[in-house]
Amino acid sequence: MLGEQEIVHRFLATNLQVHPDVVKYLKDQQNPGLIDEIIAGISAHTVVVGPRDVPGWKTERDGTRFLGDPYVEIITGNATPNGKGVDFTDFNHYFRDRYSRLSAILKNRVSGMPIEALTKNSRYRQEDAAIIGMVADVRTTAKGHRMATLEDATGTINVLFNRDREIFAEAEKIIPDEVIGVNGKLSSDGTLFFAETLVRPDIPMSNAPFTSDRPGRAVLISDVHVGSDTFLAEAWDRFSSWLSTANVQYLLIAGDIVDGIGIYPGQEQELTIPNIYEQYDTFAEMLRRFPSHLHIIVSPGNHDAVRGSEPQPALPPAFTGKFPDNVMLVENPALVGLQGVRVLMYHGRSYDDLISMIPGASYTDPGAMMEEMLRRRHLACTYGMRAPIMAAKKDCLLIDPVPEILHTGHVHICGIRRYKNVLCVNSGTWQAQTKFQKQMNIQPTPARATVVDLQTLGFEIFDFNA
Ligand code: D5M
Ligand code: FE
Ligand code: ZN
Repeated sequence: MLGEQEIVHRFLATNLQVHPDVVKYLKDQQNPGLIDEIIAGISAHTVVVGPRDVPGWKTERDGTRFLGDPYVEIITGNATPNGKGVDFTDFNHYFRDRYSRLSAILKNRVSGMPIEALTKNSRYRQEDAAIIGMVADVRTTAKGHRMATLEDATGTINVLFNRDREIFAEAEKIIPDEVIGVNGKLSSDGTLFFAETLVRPDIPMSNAPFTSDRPGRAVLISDVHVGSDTFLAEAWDRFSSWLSTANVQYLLIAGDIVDGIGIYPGQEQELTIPNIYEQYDTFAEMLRRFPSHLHIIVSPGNHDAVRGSEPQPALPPAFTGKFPDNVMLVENPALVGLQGVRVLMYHGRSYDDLISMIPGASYTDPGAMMEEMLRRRHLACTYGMRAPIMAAKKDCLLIDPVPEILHTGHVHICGIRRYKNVLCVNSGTWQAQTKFQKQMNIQPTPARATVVDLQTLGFEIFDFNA
């Protein structure tokens, strides 16, 4: 029988302290090998072994018990630090990682064969076949069909989506760098693939979201834009007073914390706080007025003072020195567990790209764009447009695992949708319409807070504008 004392001593013997939750967990598990595994995997900087150092800890959420009260888990931690350059080979790794993970998801529903095997062997001509590829290029032909060049590790092939077929509407939404599966037939000369179906990685039909077994409520907001002359201070004060007595344990803020400096030409004329440090200090003051028991989770956006390319690192200490202790700084995107309920926070820079590429898309319906992200299992799949992406060994913008909640911002328009049991929330903004948005004809829906119940995944929108 592995007792508490023995567990503590085994860690102390290697100069490690251990969190009481981990001791409890290891005692329940009764698996001495797990202790060795934890010690072997621990980083050199670790002083206290916490839940995150325990392999398989997150499987706890599928069990009955959850340790700690309340319990916040930061599941992501992948963004390379600010300033790290991109190695040419990172592009290869990056897209290979994306292809292998998304094609693995697709393999359940498409029995794709390698493109080279399909095209080199004449026996597949005019036969039913399937492929899984990344979209290298997509265009409309002179006759109005849709043609996509699909690529896998072995080769490329042009795939034709006939405009008279039912799948054409979906084919019109194909965008560069997404990974899709197609069933169809190869032409008699082996150079063209006629698509009959189009399959996206998507969320499984059987997706059953996890819900907390005890009470918990989270407030979702984004795009505070502190320092801007259109920041709605009075509405924020009403929100702040409401929060002081509200029954909520978590506050999630999905980027554009401050308005920043030098983000667009002439911004200095629209700033009430022209100093970036003072913008964050003012935000720190605002957070200090909130109840100290609240767990506040902050991820950055394109107006914040970190590298713009995604994944963006968490806000660095130079700007957050005055933040209260109940704030956790996470990356963009970040996967956060609240009592086991997984929230994928993503600021949403890719909205600008999706809206420009997907027919019928508009800023007024962010729910539709979050659905498009989930169907592609990717937050920002097209490389080289407005959303800057940092290539790395791993594609951190993939949506895997499937979260219970997708929380975005950026468009400044509140919108909620449930897609295959994933609750999609765009939390709006705390900034009134700017000159730029007026030119773009974007009507923001400011000063709203979305509250999600972690036991039911039901939600309620509170409006602080009036
Ligand atoms: O984005 C605020 C709003 O402005 C949001 O609705 C997106 C829109 N926006 C931002 N940048 C662009 C570009 N380049 N083109 C079109 N629309 C854009 P924020 O990140 O707060 O400035
Ligand atoms: Fe914003
Ligand atoms: Zn933004």
